[in-house]
Amino acid sequence: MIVIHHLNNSRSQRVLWLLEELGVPYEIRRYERLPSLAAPPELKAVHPLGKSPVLTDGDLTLAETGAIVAYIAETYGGGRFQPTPDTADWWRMQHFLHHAEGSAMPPLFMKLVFARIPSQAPFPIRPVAKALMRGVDAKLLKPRLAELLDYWDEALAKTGWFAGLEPTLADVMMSFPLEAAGSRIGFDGRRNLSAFVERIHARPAYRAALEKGGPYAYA
Ligand SMILES: N[C@@H](CCC(=O)N[C@@H](CS)C(=O)NCC(=O)O)C(=O)O
Repeated sequence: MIVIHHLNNSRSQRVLWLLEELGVPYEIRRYERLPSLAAPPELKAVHPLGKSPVLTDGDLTLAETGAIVAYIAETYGGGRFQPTPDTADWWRMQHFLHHAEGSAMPPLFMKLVFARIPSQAPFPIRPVAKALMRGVDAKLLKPRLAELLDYWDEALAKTGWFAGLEPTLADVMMSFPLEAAGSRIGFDGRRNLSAFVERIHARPAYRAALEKGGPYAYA
């Protein structure tokens, strides 16, 4: 039986969504974020990095969402949620599988961390910290994030999905960056992005995953 080590309000939610779409049985082991938002130390007993999600299945312990969704689809998916191997859509799916965590999430994570720095700085230097963060945001993060939003908007323009005519692992992986972007910076009128988020949130499997996963701030 697959076990998903699941942290509340986290990118682990998309693994539950995939499992629901595929109708694969699984068990959830829940972990609650600490007040600092870090994962609790118990997760380190499951995987040395102590991040979520982690999948365990028999002797296998697997971290990294991209590897986890690929494992689930390959082992239990029977070809579902993947385009035909070696086609252009299949490679497009591979691109977004890596893009989601490799290129999309880092600036979104930076946005979250930088936004918190001023309030956590010692009181006397708060104005300086605020000014510094505003500069970093304007010069570095804003343009980089706008470029990413445009790229995703264009990628969704043809079919509404990231890799072909049907939802695939690309959409599962990209769901979290889009949800996080929607809540942290907004889509600024990019209709394909809001339509994508609405479309996935309306899927019965997504709703079922939400019910099982517990608190999730992005849906
Ligand atoms: N690239 C990893 C990122 C894992 C990760 O950072 N997970 C977050 C949840 S959104 C986490 O565990 N955060 C708590 C912490 O860093 O202590 C993946 O996709 O699995």
